[in-house]
Amino acid sequence: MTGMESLQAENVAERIMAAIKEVQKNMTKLNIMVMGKTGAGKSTLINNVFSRNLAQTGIGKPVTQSIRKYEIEDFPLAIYDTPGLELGGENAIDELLKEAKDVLSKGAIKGISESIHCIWYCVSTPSHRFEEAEIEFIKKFLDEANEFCVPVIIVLTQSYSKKDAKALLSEIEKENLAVAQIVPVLASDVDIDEDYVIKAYGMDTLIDIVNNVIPEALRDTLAAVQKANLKMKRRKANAIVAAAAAAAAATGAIPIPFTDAAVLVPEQIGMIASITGVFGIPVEKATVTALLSATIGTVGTTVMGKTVVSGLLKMIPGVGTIAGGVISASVAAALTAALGEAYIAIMMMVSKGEMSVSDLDTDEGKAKISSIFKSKLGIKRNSKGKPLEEEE
Ligand SMILES: Nc1nc2c(ncn2[C@@H]2O[C@H](COP(=O)(O)OP(=O)(O)OP(=O)(O)O)[C@@H](O)[C@H]2O)c(=O)[nH]1
Ligand SMILES: [Mg+2]
Repeated sequence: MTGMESLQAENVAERIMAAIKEVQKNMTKLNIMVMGKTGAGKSTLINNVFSRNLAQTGIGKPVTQSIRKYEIEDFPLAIYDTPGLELGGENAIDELLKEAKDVLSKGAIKGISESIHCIWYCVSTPSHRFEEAEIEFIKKFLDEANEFCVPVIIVLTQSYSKKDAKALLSEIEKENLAVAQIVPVLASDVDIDEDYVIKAYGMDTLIDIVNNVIPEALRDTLAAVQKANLKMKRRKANAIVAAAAAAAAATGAIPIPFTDAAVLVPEQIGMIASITGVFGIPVEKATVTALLSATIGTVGTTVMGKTVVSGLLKMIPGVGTIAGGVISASVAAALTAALGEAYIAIMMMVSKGEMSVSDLDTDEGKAKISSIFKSKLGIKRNSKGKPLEEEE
């Protein structure tokens, strides 16, 4: 980039960073209560479902005798956990029910950002039996949860034996409990020996179920804070790109010469910020600058915006020259869609651990981004930027 172009990219990167902060600030906090006996696998589940290690932040803040709240600054998630819970004796059970009711009712009074949105009740599959005392407890507990309209999901944890999980599931189903769903999960791999590993499963399904039972206003937060269901992230991100591309087409034509600053209209800035929010990956300004320079910044090599633009446009199917000094609506849509899709592809790679955020800022990282962007530009699209042949 030349001096002037890089200055503009800096400016745009700053606007994107501000938009990212705004997206994060506007996310309503998701509150999940995780219950179940000691050793059931609550902490293991929490740590493998969410993208930040909440347990590492220490022992959590006690909200009652047995309920603790775990949260991380600037991360829109709070987990209410019952570590070390034993369901021994009537007094202990009554006390716990009272405490749970306390937390549920206090939250309900304070409104959506403080109320409990979903409860995961964990039962360990290898324990095989659904004990009488636990059934009694769950029934009383469900009465309370239902009183406050909080959905409960029974999670069959440590379900490395799918056969055992199925048996336990049908045993629990016989109780006709007022729960949203019962779902078997293995939260982390089980190494049997050197060549036999039972792979973790079920957490993506759990997240889909949670998505269905929580209020609409919390769904973006759920997609952002979890790491177990990447398809959900990609679906949300694709919808953001489709909307931004359609908006770019509607806003119409972008004037040339378009340099970095001009091509990044507000729709595109908002799009990058929203996608970042969905993936919940902490990005730095350097990451954003790398994204800009590797896409719209480096395709053309000269100072003139015109050269940049015609270099870009040559890659879009069906586009020849620029008529009248403006880019048509469909070209604006195609550019927006290609930028968004390239960013999603990169965020997916980072989420899968194939790449780290700091890699993006390297020459190799930029080359990768650039090649993805160019391949996305080559896709045939309709006038709203939607690929004619939907990719998987
Ligand atoms: N491999 C594997 N081990 C698990 C899984 N879930 C739990 N464990 C193991 O079971 C033990 C208990 O799990 P925790 O997650 O600590 O259980 P907890 O419900 O948080 O227990 P408390 O905090 O005492 O209430 C640990 O040694 C875990 O490593 C799982 O999905 N896979
Ligand atoms: Mg624990």
